[in-house]
Amino acid sequence: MKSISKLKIKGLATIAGLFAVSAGVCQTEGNELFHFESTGNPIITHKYTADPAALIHNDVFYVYTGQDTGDGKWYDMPNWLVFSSKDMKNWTEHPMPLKTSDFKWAKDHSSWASQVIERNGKFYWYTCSEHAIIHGKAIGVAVADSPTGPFVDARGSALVTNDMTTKWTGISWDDIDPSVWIDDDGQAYLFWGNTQCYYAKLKENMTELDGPIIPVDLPAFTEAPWIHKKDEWYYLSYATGFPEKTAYAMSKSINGPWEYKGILNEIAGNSNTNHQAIVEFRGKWYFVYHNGGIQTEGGSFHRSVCIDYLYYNADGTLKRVHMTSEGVNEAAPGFQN
Ligand code: FUB
Repeated sequence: MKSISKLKIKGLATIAGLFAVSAGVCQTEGNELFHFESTGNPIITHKYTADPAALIHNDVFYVYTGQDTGDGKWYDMPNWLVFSSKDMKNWTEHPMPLKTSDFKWAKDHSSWASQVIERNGKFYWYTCSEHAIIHGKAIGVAVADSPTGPFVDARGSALVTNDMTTKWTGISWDDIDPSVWIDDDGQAYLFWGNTQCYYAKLKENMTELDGPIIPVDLPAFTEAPWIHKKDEWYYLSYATGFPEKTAYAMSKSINGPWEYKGILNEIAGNSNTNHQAIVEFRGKWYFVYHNGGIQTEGGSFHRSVCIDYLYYNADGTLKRVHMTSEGVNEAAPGFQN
């Protein structure tokens, strides 16, 4: 764990922050901000964080995660978290923005992977959890006026439930890992899946599907789809195999067809899952993921978010990610707080 002396702690967060480092509990359950400095990977070491999604808004880099708690034997994830940075070195953890229990239809402690996107000044957080009534996992959406919340359930019901996809898979956990994309013409799309990748259009209100669910043909798809675009290319990265690596495919259209391009990231240390987000920030591309790298109790159910650079080849294909201990620790030149 990162030493307490490296943490910048303000005001009332001091006592709670010290407690959090030693006990691994949430120190931001109140309204305090928690400031810390990242010196490499994992970037967050005062609690376990998993399934990162990234959002750039008003020149700020936001990372949204689930929180791994419990004894490290299974996914015990009561809530989601949000962190922000202007320089990729100094980070702020904001008050806890969303919990599984904020979705009345969801079973508690099932805050699986998610993504936040902005539309018309509102922030939509697509999440997945175990449904309390309809058998299986389900996708929900919460909404807020700010990227740091507070978020509330935007529908009062799940957006996607397991019964909507049983014709493609017999498993009850295929409706997980939502990823959202708003295309250049304003049409929004929801991608998700486990074993089978799916996508569907979203209505302008971002809280309803706007058409059929369509399977996406990808080799060895496990889970964790993420869409990004550079120049004329769309990229669909995803977790493949198990333990998971990250693979990717490219297309000239958000509707595919997707051409498989190979492995993007190898197995991330000490974690059988590998969940990525890819964003551009101030002219550089970042690969955000998790590993099980915190000693001594890190692992597949005690994960930690890391960030490394992503580079492109001249033909638009992606160079394999080089996972590092140093990370993107470069606040000095080029960055202004
Ligand atoms: O964190 C729970 C699940 O593990 C996520 O939904 C998957 O992407 C995998 O990381």
